[in-house]
Amino acid sequence: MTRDRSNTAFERAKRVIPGGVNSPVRAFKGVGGSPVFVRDAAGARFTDLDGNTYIDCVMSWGPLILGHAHRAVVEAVQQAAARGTSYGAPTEAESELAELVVAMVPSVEKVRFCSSGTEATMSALRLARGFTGRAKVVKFAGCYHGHSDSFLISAGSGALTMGTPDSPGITEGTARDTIVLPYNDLAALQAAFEAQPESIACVIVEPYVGNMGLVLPRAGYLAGLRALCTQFGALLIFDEVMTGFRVGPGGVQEREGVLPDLTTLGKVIGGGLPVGAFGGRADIMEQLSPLGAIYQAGTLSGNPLAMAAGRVTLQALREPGMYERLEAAGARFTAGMAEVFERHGIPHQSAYRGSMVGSFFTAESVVDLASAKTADTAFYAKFFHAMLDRGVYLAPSQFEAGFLSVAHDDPTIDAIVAAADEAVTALLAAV
Ligand code: KE4
Repeated sequence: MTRDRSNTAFERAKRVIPGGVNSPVRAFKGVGGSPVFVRDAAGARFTDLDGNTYIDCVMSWGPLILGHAHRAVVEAVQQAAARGTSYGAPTEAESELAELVVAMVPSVEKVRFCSSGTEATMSALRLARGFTGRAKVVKFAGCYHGHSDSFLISAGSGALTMGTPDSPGITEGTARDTIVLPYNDLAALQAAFEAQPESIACVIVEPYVGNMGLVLPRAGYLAGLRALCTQFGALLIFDEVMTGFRVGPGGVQEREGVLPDLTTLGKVIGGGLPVGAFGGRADIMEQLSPLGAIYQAGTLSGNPLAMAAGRVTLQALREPGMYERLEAAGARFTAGMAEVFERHGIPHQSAYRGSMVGSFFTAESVVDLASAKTADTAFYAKFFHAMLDRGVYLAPSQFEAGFLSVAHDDPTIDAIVAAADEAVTALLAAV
């Protein structure tokens, strides 16, 4: 499998775009080699500039739960574009999508749209600070909430992959207001609250973490976060940018029965177009300008094309059987991969929730950043390339989750598992 055209395209990109990419994790730094440049995509697959086709297990990092170039999504975007691409004035398309979000996400009474997950979490943080009058935010090591200053401290995802979880350019003042604690450790949060009971505006968490790789909450952890935030008057923010509409129609909060005060959303909600959103209790959301004094804005917020893509995506997901199908895909994928790793004696921790999947190459149970870091990232890199050469595109980092779609039918998943068996066999033979 040659990727000469991708390599040439990468050299061209690097001349005018820093690192040749518009988001660092795309650059293959976590696995080595040069990134694949996409020519086009459909369903569960994309084709690169050299004509190689891959089964995609990243799906644009989560948005494409219906698969690439889903007909209804494409038609909705085309029809919206033909009527105009942006107005900077309100449209009913925004209310239609907002009504769907309010109907599907249990804790959301009102929602505001923006254009990325970063904007959503940045805005939710400002809203929490304005509502409580407090300054500090608690986040958890290895969780990633986008790249706004307050969150680039011990961050996951690309920041972790690149080895810059604490980015330069963040002022001491900002860093001072961010308290970083270990995930899955309620005692640490209790101690932080007791040390400064009046200072913490909010606790923001990925309720299922995707940005260390897939790391799940211990039993009672989310309920414990809820209880501590209520006890100390801080807002609980579920960052469901990745898990929203992914692990179930109502996200983790519905699946686990724990309601945050605010929820941030993105990815699936835009069906592949730029959308972020934040929502929650009406008494909090109504503090936002123009009703309240807390300012938040965006030229393309509620963009009609993005609203159309999101509406069609959520409507499709509400069809009977869709989440059962997605859960079955996650289960089949995870069982198949685990069987391969175990048959070949490869230590692994594999998990799924809905169509969000993840494996760590470590014998240790992964419950937080420290244990996630015990994973064999060198083996992951070799496995990534062995799978790429066999036509399967995994996340180009051990510290990311994988995403399947309704287009990943049983034969497609079985083909991924077969490629994994071949890949591991070849890797072990080469040792
Ligand atoms: P964006 O600004 O990238 O739309 O969303 C930021 C964000 C916020 N919260 C969570 C839980 C997220 O997963 C993300 C973004 N996720 C990464 C994937 N790990 C985006 C991929 C990238 O950075 O290129």
